[in-house]
Amino acid sequence: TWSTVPAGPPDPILGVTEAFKADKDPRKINLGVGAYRDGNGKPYVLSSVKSAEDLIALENPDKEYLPISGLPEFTKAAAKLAYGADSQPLKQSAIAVVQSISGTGALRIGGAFLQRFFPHAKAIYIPTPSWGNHTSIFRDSGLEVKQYRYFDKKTVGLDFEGMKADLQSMPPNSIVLLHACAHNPTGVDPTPEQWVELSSLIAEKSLFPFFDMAYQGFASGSTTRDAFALRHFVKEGHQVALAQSFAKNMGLYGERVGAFSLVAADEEEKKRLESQLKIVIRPMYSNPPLHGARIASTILTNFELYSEWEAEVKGMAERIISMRARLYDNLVSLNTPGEWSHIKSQIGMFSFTGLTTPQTQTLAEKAHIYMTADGRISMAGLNAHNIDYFSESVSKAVKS
Ligand code: PLP
Ligand code: TYF
Repeated sequence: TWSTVPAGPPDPILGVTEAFKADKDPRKINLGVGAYRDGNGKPYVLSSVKSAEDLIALENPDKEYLPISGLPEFTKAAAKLAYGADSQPLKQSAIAVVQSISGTGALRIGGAFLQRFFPHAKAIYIPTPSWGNHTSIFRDSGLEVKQYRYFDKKTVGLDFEGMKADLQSMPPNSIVLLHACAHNPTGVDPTPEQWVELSSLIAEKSLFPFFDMAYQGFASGSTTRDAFALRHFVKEGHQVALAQSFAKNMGLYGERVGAFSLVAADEEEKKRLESQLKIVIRPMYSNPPLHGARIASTILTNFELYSEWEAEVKGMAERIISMRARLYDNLVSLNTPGEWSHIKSQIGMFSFTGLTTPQTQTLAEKAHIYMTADGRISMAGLNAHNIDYFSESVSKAVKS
């Protein structure tokens, strides 16, 4: 029956972990997948998460199905975190929100909804480069996926002129996917001033902004600052779509906690949108998982846990920033050819090092250091124990 089904390629990101696991060298380092590691290279369960789980256990809650749209306390709190308590559409009860299977699921609900109801254009534009899964998610949602210029290899920064030119030439009603903060894989974000310009241009050209916010709090250490772009667009009247993930900022990777939302014109429109989002979700998985949403809503609605969580997010962001500084200093003091200041200026979980695919292969073979073939490293995989070995190995690979 299946003789014509060809073997597919491994996932370009998760495949890196496979190669890492197979390597038995004690010096090995995995900088592939974007998952936070503590100063000892270990997965980190936030203490705010542990406290929330303790509180939940005390209540001894049942395990009944959630509604199709998820845990109401959670979706309410998630929207408040993203849009801000003083958001006009939030206050007017004009934001449709549903719980999702983390950020991936939120993007997929959005893709399916837009494919069904966004009447004009069926194309979604994603930045070049973007998170690899974006192409697959939107293609499998039945949308045509196109690209806009984003990263400038020469400056290792934002190609702002190229991006604006591409937005200018998109057909009206095209969907534009924007990374809300901490762009994956490049770590390069527009400045607040550039976001303001982008918001005006996107309005002028009648484009539809779809924000992917997988790293709120991780970029700057402040959930408010990281929501600047989203909140500015909403303030300017854009009726955005938003995919939120709590995988990184709460360390809830495997719990699959996220939300998808749409800003509606008013409460009546919101109700119509929510009814259709439920119709999108029901045949996919009926209703979302419970435990992670309970954890997130407990943290977001409890004053003490919220403060503790904010401090922990900041702590994760700061550890990453300190590793950036140390990596930069090491590469410079080892006289590594090239300009490395982008390591310090890039934002969020990743650094787009500029290492070439052959150099990444050399690093895997000779130094047992694993990263994606595009030269992206997860900064969280670096720590005081391995950063010198990593810097020396990179320096050698660049010189050879
Ligand atoms: N969007 C971006 C840009 C990401 O980097 C990620 C995770 O790496 C996600 C979405 C979604 O991840 P998850 O489904 O684990 O929330
Ligand atoms: O490192 C990245 O860019 C992501 C991480 O189910 C990831 O691909 C891994 C597994 C998953 C979602 C995201």
